[in-house]
Amino acid sequence: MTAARPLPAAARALLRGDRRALARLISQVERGDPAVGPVLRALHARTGRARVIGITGPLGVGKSSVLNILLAHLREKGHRVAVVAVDPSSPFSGGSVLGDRIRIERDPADAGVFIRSMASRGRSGGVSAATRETVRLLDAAGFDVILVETVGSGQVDVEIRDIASTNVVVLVPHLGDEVQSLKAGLFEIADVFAVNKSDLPGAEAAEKDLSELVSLGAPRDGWRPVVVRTSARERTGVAELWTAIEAHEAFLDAEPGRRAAAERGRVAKEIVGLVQARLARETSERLAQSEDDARLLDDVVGRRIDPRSAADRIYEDHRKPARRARRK
Ligand SMILES: Nc1nc2c(ncn2[C@@H]2O[C@H](COP(=O)(O)OP(=O)(O)OP(=O)(O)O)[C@@H](O)[C@H]2O)c(=O)[nH]1
Ligand SMILES: [Mg+2]
Repeated sequence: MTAARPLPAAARALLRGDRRALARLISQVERGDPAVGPVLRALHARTGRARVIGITGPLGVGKSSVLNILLAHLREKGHRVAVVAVDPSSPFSGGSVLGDRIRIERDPADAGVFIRSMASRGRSGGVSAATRETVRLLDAAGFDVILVETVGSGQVDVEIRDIASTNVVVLVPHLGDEVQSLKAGLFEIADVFAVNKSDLPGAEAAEKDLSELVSLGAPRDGWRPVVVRTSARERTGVAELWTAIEAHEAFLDAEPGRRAAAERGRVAKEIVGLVQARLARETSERLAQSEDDARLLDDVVGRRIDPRSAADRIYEDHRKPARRARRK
């Protein structure tokens, strides 16, 4: 298929371990630069080795802090670790690093760590498309654990399920009413719960409550979430957290086809998203550029046709030239 094609220069640089090439490619992904397409295509066969771990949860529960101690733990164990922080508060991409919001304690010369933050706003197709492609680049670059932090506040936390193979939901002992409404959604996501800030009072009770809730629920795809207690402040619980994550990863590999089935589901969503984004872009362009389509807008405004029928017409029109081109 594509095997005979030589690797693009940027892909070769990434595989050589060139960090600037990697950073540049991620920026291209963020901008939606089509030039990155051939690179992603060429690298796809070299991905799939990394463990992608999502870390999500409500605002301020200590996700970044937990990530920080996990990163240190994984470096000690010899893993090469990449961090992607999806920052919903920043409309700007590329410039900011995770270090702006939390100090990551690391040696800047350590080639075994790569940290990148991404804005979740301002890209069509949402955060997941850019994050997925970034994760693939990091995977191809040889990082064997990729930690992805997102804030669990609706849209983004659902999308993380479509990116990571294991998802950690971070909670704190007293979240009050907020967590009740969050919980249902977070239960859908969590493979592992980390009750963080366990140096604060109430952590033991919170862990017990959560464990009970988990034991009452039906396992999702055969897995029952594991609950661990962490304190990023006191640096405790991190070994248990990693053990729980590894247990879920081992579960995925315990039965042939289980990991592939999960990935298949994620890939299906990804492809639907990519087709959607492309159709949306092309439709917007047509409405802005084609006189016929502009007239259709006037017809809707003039009540001569309804929006659904107009959409049907554009959709059908849209398919025709493509079909003709393929037949040639
Ligand atoms: N007592 C205590 N405080 C903690 C712990 N972990 C984090 N914190 C504090 O909680 C605050 C938020 O920590 P972050 O790690 O930034 O939390 P976050 O969930 O990443 O925050 P957002 O990304 O803004 O949603 C900081 O002031 C941390 O010092 C912990 O284990 N114990
Ligand atoms: Mg954070």
